[in-house]
Amino acid sequence: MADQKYDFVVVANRLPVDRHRDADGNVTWRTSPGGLVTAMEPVMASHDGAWIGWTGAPDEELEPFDEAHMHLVPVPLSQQEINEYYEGFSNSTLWPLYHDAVEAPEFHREWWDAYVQVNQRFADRAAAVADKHATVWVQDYQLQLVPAMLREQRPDLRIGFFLHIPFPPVELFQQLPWRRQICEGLLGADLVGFQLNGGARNFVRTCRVRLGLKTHRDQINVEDRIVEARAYPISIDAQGFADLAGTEEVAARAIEIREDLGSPETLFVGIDRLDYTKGLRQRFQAFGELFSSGQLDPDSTHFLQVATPSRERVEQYMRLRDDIELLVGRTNGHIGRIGMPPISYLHASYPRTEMAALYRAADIMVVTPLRDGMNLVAKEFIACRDGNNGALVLSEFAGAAAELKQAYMVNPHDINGLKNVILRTMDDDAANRARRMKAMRKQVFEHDINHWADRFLSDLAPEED
Ligand code: GDG
Repeated sequence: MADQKYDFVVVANRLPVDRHRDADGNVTWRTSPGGLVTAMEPVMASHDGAWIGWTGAPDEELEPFDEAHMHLVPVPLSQQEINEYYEGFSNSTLWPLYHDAVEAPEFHREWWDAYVQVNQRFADRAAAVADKHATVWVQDYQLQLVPAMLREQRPDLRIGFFLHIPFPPVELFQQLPWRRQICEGLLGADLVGFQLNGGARNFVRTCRVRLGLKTHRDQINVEDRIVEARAYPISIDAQGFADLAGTEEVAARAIEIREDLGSPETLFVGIDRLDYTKGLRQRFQAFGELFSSGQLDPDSTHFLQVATPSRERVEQYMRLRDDIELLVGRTNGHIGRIGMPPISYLHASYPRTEMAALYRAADIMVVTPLRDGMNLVAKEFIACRDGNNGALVLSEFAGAAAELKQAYMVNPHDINGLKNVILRTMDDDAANRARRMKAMRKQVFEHDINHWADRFLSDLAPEED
């Protein structure tokens, strides 16, 4: 199987499966939940494609294997590479830098060396499994050097790249000591996709200003090639979510959740990875003040936050968790009564059915990132609201704000503004909310994940002679 070649190859940091071990110690793999996997499944099946990625465990050499109709090609990472390439350069340098430096990015030369080394390994693996003239689609910020490394070995390939997070303005990006190498890495692709037009423009401008390349609109001249940089706003399997939310099991669970919370008149819900880009400090600050001042009545209102554990070995994430837990504890300690804390905070991750039940149970979904490439939670909530009821409070700094214009928009840095919008959303009349929700549902259902993948792949496909 190691010699098998594929005409469609996805390259991502992680494989789309998670390992499960039963009581007898037998290992099975299950597809990991997530938009990318759902989007790619039909594409992979129709192209008989391969997916190259890391299994998530250190120091593990596995042969390629088949799972969920996909050919999976594992790439090993040592513990040191996980520390330096993944937690270091990817998550402590690039992640904060690309999110407006809301936390200070760290620059370490040994992290960069590990990033180069691991990107080369992914590129080598892709070069080995891609058939002649195959299409290779590289995903996200962990693998920005792969397109050029791959083209070097395999100029016959069609290479696409999609960045799931924002691409920052040149004024910020130029802090990166390896800015030229990153741009040159991306320019190995034929098509570089971004969530928003702004990201695509930032990249084109960086190539012009910092690399001195000739550009015209969304095109960049690289020697004898033209690289295109365009926006492809990612989305969700809207119908899949709607179907799940419409099941009796989920409907019953949504009712149960509300009852367990004391049947509040208004239930606010937030669901995020516990990440400093998600604006959780600001959100808890706003709710804390609203409950403390009595503007939100704890007898009739409740705020439920699910914070999914994430990157727990990275220092800023440990600090964030402490800060959030302090804020929650302070508000609940101050305002709560026995059996009635105004805020429920769950540091846990749940199956998709529970997520759908939470989206259904919410009256108002609160999504307040300081910067976010897209934010799928906002779209998933909308897909689950078939009664056109429910409202979305959405940060202007989420990519989703460009499409979900009828959300109640907030600037999460402005705590008073955030508090006002929370109150205004709660008081808005049902007809207004329904009109807004209807328009947003139309947008999400017409621009689902298949639309995203089809658009990208048809733009990437070589032109017919
Ligand atoms: C990056 C970009 C961009 C969360 N908790 C659980 C769970 N989730 C699922 C959600 C949603 C996904 O994880 C989170 O996606 P987001 O888009 O909200 O945020 P990031 O993780 O930061 O994603 C982002 C995205 O890539 C795609 O391009 O939109 O801007 O930062 O699907 O439902 N799923 C389950 N249990 C949980 O506890 N099953």
